[in-house]
Amino acid sequence: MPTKPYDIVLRGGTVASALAVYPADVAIDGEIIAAIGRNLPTGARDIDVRGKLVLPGGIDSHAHIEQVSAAGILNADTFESATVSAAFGGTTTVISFAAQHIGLKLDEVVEAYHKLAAKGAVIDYAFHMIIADPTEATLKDHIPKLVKAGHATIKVFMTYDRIKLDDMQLLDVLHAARESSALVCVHAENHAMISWTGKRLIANGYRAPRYHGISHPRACEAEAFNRVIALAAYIDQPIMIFHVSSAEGAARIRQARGEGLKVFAETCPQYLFLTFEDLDRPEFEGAKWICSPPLRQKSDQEALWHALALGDLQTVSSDHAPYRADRSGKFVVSDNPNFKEIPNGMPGLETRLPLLFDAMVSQGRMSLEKFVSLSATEPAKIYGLHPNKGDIVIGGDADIVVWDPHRTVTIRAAMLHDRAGYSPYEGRTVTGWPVTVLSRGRVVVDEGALKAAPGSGRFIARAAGAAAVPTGLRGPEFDPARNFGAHI
Ligand code: DUC
Ligand code: ZN
Ligand code: ZN
Repeated sequence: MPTKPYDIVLRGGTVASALAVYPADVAIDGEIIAAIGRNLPTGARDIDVRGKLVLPGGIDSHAHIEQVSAAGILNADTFESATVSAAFGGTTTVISFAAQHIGLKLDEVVEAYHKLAAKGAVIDYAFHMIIADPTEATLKDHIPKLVKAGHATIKVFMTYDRIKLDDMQLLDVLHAARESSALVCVHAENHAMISWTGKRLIANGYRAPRYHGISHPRACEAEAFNRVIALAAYIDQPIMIFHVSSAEGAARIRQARGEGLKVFAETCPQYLFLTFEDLDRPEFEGAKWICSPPLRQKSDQEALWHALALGDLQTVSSDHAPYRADRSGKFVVSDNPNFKEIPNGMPGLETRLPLLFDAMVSQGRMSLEKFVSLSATEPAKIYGLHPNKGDIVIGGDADIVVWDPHRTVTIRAAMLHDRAGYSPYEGRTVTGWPVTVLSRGRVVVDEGALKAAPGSGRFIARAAGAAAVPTGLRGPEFDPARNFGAHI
């Protein structure tokens, strides 16, 4: 009795997960991985992937898409252009932001980003909710409701004039997240040190992009990490520290984790592959390399690689924040801006995986399993997407990248699909490139051609995973046996 053939069989490749690398065919039925094995029967469509790696689609858990920035400007990508760019780079799920600004109702903000994404996205997506206005309604009404609706992560800023939270507000958000079982992600830099240094630099005539890095002193990262770790430990709320850039920052995270605190952390390719010298270019060219936290030293890169190897940092996301080098973006204030007037951020959705694969696997810094872990499996686990995403497992979503480990490509902005108009990695040559990308069984990209329509990506509702579960060890001040029975 003949059975219906699998819809697609990826035949003869090498499957890699975070745990193992092994030869196997992968069969897909509809949106789901149906079988993994040797010599699977012929599919309705058989794709020859001999000599290629079959990897879980990348998960980019930190990308700013069609978002209004702290300074009120829109970044260069739409959900369509950003997710097309992500897909060409081997990423099949993005977590971008629903960004509340002061005075906005969080539920309306989330609804607005839903509409934008539903219209444009070609791959699956979710949102971190940025809380800039932790009012009673935000904390007591919207956060519980929205977490239940599948937005299990919150982001807060400790710097940027218009969106930063003070320590009282941070405690409020940490507490609200604990009550609703959400994970809190943090942009942690000391705001006063940045503002004070920036003001003095500009007053003394140091206006060029290169001074951006100086205006974010190294100590402002470790100080803010220290503070938010202490606040989160007091509340007993797990946190994720975004874009770790410095050796001191990584050390502070290692210490916290060593103390048993639930502190997770990411870094980004820009902190692994670029340095502060990239800001030091003639005229305003350095503006393209302005991001926060800023690019640091070679020695910080080594410290971050070490922290990745040790597991202190668990993910590498792009922090894609594209601004064109024109009056719509980097030069929105004037043609002759001081470094404080230049929007922060750089593009990176499409180059994240090729850069990482080249450094980790092609150049032999770390294993293929670790590459899969950092780029897909760990973000899936931390953000409540696993096992449907971030792995190659029977029953999981067929989000798969067929990767040519031998293809050598020189990165040029002209071949990328975002709208930034430049790449911080222009001219860099990498070995290893995605050739076919599938999202829930649909071929989205094949040999340089886009195959999916805008709006074909889907919102993925997430409940917080194990990462967001408190340790149960709150500050003793919360313990009725030790606080004279008080309820805080
Ligand atoms: N810094 C941020 O905080 N967000 C977007 C990009 C950047 O450089
Ligand atoms: Zn940030
Ligand atoms: Zn960011």
